[in-house]
Amino acid sequence: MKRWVERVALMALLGLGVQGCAAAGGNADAGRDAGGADAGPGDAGDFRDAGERDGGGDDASTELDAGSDADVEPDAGDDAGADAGADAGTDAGTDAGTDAGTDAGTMPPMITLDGVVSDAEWMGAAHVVNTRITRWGPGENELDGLRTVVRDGRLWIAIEGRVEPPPAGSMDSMNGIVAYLDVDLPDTTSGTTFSAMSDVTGSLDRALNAAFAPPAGFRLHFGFGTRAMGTAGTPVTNGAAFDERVGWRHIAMNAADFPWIVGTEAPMVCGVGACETSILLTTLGVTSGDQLGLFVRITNATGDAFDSDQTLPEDPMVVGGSTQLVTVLHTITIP
Ligand SMILES: [Ca+2]
Ligand SMILES: [Ca+2]
Ligand SMILES: [Ca+2]
Repeated sequence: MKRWVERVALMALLGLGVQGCAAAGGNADAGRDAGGADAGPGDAGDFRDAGERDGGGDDASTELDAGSDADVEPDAGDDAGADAGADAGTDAGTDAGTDAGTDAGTMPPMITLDGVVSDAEWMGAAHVVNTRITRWGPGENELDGLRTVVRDGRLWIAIEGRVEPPPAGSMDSMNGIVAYLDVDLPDTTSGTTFSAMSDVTGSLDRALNAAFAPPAGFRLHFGFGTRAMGTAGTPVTNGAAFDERVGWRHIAMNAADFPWIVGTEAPMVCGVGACETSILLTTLGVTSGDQLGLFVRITNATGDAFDSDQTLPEDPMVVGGSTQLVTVLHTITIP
């Protein structure tokens, strides 16, 4: 098992929950892990991996159970009340996801969110790569490519790369792929800063809560990523529910307890060597002409390791293997 060999001193994270946010929409569908109430200044320096996983897992399991129940009760027509309601909710979610995928076909080729990326599938997308060979070795922790395209009312993103498999007995990798989005460059009046984040509860949340040092004009609105990769034929995904290891977090809405964005609104699918995701432009709160800034990193479970040496876009300021300083953003302009 490989572990991060370098750790920076724990930062005294301030519990300054930033409420202001330019991004509208998505609020109603945003979820929140039950353990979030614990997040705060007093807990900021206390790293409890196992506890975080258990706390958020309960929440995710509840959502998954609801979907599963509906799926195994096709005779909803015979049942009034609760069963019918559950089915309705599931159908709505499934339809939304299917429609989004189908609509993409109006501008071929169609992107299929399955955790497998090809040039043909992502033809026409912006594409940047990281040429720095990961110091971890093949198949471990690496970032290779980033692809983005806006169409059909959604921002589509592919991250080619991976984190190492979870240690025995865990569903979470030691590390996580973390990505951060500013939805209104160059404005700095909305969004939050990395030092203002204080959510330490939840698998991906804890990793996202990392003290990266972005360019001066960057403010955080959304974070997304994963704490686990899939295996062949079995991707890791937030699907129509919540999985605390993977997906989108509306950080600017509550930097102390990141609201989770439901998988039907922002599905994310991680395969063996790539993650694919899309999110509604209305959830991002962006319209034509808006410019977005994005960067991707790898950190550890507690978001305090910056020595992966892997960056997207590739950053020339990886000094001594540290990726904490961010000098290059991938920019996206909404057509
Ligand atoms: Ca795909
Ligand atoms: Ca901004
Ligand atoms: Ca959380």
